[in-house]
Amino acid sequence: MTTQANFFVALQQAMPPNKKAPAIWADGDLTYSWQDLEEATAMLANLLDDLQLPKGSRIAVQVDKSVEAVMLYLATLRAGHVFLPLNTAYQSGEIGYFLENATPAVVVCSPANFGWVSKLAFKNGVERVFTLSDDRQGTLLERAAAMPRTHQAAVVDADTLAVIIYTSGTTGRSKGAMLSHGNITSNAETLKAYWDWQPNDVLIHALPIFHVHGLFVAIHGAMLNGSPMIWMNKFDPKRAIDHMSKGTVFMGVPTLYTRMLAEPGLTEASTKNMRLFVSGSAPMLAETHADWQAATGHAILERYGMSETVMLTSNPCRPDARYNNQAERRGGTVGFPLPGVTLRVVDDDNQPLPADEIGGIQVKGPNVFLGYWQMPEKTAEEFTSDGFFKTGDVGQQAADGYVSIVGRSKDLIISGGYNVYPKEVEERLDELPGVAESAVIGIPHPDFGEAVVAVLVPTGDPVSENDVRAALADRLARFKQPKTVINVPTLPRNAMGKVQKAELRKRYADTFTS
Ligand code: MLC
Ligand code: AMP
Repeated sequence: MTTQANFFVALQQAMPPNKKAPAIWADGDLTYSWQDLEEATAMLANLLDDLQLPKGSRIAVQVDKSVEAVMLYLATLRAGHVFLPLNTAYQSGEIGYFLENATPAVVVCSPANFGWVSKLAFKNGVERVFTLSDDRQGTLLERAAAMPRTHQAAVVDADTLAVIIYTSGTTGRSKGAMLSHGNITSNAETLKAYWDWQPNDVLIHALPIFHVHGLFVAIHGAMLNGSPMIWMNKFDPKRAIDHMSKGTVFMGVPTLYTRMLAEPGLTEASTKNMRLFVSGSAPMLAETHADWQAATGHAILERYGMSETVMLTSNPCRPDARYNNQAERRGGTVGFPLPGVTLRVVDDDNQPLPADEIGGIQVKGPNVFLGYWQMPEKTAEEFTSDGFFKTGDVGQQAADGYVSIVGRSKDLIISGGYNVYPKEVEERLDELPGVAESAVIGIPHPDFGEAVVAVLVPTGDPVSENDVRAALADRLARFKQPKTVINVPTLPRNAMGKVQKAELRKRYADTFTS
């Protein structure tokens, strides 16, 4: 017999006894109670049941951030289907691939995009396309309104697929990382204990909800603790600081912190109600960590994770008994492997290295994903023979346990917390008339941490940012497009003919900072 391992049930059991209490304070002065969450997720889950979809159907969702979008996520888990969130910046060229690859049974998009999304969906055999806006409009809620307000959660086991998150591939197209109910439950429970969630905690939710940071780490953290959220459909530094008089926990990528640091309203007084600031998804400069502490008196807790593994390491929230009771949140590091996570730093032969030596980071644990959707060979390549997942990050672990990320073996740019794979952008650029070849690199950027720069060899007249923008409009999300295009007569190559990206990064290092 299957033991019920549906993560939705864990969240349901964590709801406070007073169901009338606020669960989410949303934009526009709307308050949702726990009862509202319970009933709305039941109605949406009943709608999914009513569609009589095969077990484990993918529900692909590309909608603007809203509380109802969270309800749809929770309802998908509740009904035992698989949630597939898609970045709202993705264009038709990208969405077409995801729909073809994931073969969802249902697609939910914003009413404004219904025309092109439904066309792509129907072309890919999707039978049902609903709409959902960020102000509670659309056919999804219209259909759900007639559904019963109670629902018995589907019984699933820990290995049942819960969510697919697409991560771009270094070679070829994006890969769908498959996360199970067991993966997300174990990580959420670990973080609840490790970050010392308190009965009076209130989370300020400012991140997008199509990636693991905003969707899992933030929402699961609050809900598994029965804590309410102050909800921001879009991050705004000034409003986020205003919310700190009522909130206690904030989670962000480094760009959110640097933008708030530029606000005169960020002070010890305006943050005195806050208990915890968490940063991750991209490296935080030690300088930003220090500036934040100087401005607010709070040491940001930096942690490290991935779509494939959810959270892997974290600086301590309070003294960590496993590491000599250290409590320091050390800037420039990502802290200790989380309880239950085994982390090793290895050489090129997968042999563990001594403390302080730099090598590839590999991990194992109940949080590590099931594999890439319908890519068994890719999955096999990313695991060692003894079952460790190769993160593609390069780092070191100090003798006292602190892990630092010093680089990446994967060719990846992280811009404002979004991943951009140079290869994908180069392929699109090379298709353009007027471009002979291109090299895409990440250059330090004061706002986004790293920004995408294209160095290209034109066949004739120079190619401008505007040319690229116009040509790639429906093929590539804006955040992946180059912020600057540099025309050169030739690309530097080594003796093997490989483009020397390190040389290019050095040459153009000051593009945004000088
Ligand atoms: C927006 N733009 C970006 C960008 N975000 N360009 C580069 N990098 C980004 N991250 C561009 C838009 O294309 C647009 O360009 C212009 O900026 C304004 O768009 P916007 O939507 O108004 O931007 P803004 O709201 O200011 O967004 C910035 C941001 C956002 C930092 C708030 O990028 C963001 O929310 N980032 C967080 C990403 C995240 O949650 N990552 C977690 C991944 S999970 P133009 O030219 O059209 O004007 C993960 C695992 C882990 O990594 O460990 O957590
Ligand atoms: P994603 O594929 O979007 O899940 O991005 C995961 C990648 O983000 C990791 O492999 C790291 O390269 C990077 N990352 C996440 N957190 C951190 C951090 N705190 N410091 C440095 N890099 C990070």
